[in-house]
Amino acid sequence: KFVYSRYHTLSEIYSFQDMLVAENPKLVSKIVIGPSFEGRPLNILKFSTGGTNRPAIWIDTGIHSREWVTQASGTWFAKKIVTDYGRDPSLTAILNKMDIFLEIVTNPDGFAYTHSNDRLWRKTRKPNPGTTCVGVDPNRNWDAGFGGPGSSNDPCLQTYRGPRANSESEVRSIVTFVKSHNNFKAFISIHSYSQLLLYPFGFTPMPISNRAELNTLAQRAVTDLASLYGTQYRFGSVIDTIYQASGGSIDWAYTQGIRYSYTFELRDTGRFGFLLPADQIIPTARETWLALMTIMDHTLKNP
Ligand code: 0X9
Ligand code: ZN
Repeated sequence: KFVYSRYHTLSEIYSFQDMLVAENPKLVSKIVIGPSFEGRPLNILKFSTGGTNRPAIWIDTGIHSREWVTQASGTWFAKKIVTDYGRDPSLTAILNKMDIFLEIVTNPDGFAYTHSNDRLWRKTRKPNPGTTCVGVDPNRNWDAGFGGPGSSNDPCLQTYRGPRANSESEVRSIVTFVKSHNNFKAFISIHSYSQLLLYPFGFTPMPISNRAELNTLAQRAVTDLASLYGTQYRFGSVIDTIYQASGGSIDWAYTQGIRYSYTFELRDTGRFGFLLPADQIIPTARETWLALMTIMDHTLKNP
């Protein structure tokens, strides 16, 4: 059986996904949206109680491979959804009207590399011509202010944007899937660390049209998150709260008309950073789930 209080390898998470589908075939299915650069499957879990092309919520974890508490929290969220459906009235109401799509290992090549070679690998694993430096930052590769400030054209840097928008299969596969689905209402991308809840934009100081709504919702979400263990989050737009960053996923999602777009930065604030001790996985996932439920519930009620 799967131990949520430990970090797992890629093959263990792949097995977990297949097990969850096998045990809950009426609620969960697996969709392979593409291959990674190195040929690994890009798996998403679809949680659905029926219908066709229902309004949907996107959640991704692990697009930056070293942010291990995010993939670990993603597995916990998956289990939480199958446990709570039919028991928790709020989640049940959400799943009776909407589908949830969860990509737990959004950068599998990078994740495998954090286990085999370099625990702090962030980027994809695609070689870059003319240099020995490998990989593209998959959160600078989206077609939203691509190439702008807060992204680098130097393949040796951690924020290398890649040769063009969507050059990375890991990004392009999501773009193709989300566009063809065409009914996503929320897009939530989960990173670590810093304890932040952020909304667009990162590439421009221009305020989004529903800024007041997303700000108030973020305030509520971080209050709910803190209610469990007192973990304090700051919130605001990416550019106002952390730094200017161009080519990020939530900026792209927002420009596609997905009006509830957020990035989380999970625990901690730097004591352990990316090397968050495994005994914090379940508390981190549990508190984050409260904030996710707040956002998903608002999305359900404000179609
Ligand atoms: O810089 C990033 O990509 C994220 N921080 S991290 O330390 N996890 O790398 C922040 C992402 C902010 N969102 C957008 N730029 N859209
Ligand atoms: Zn990140």
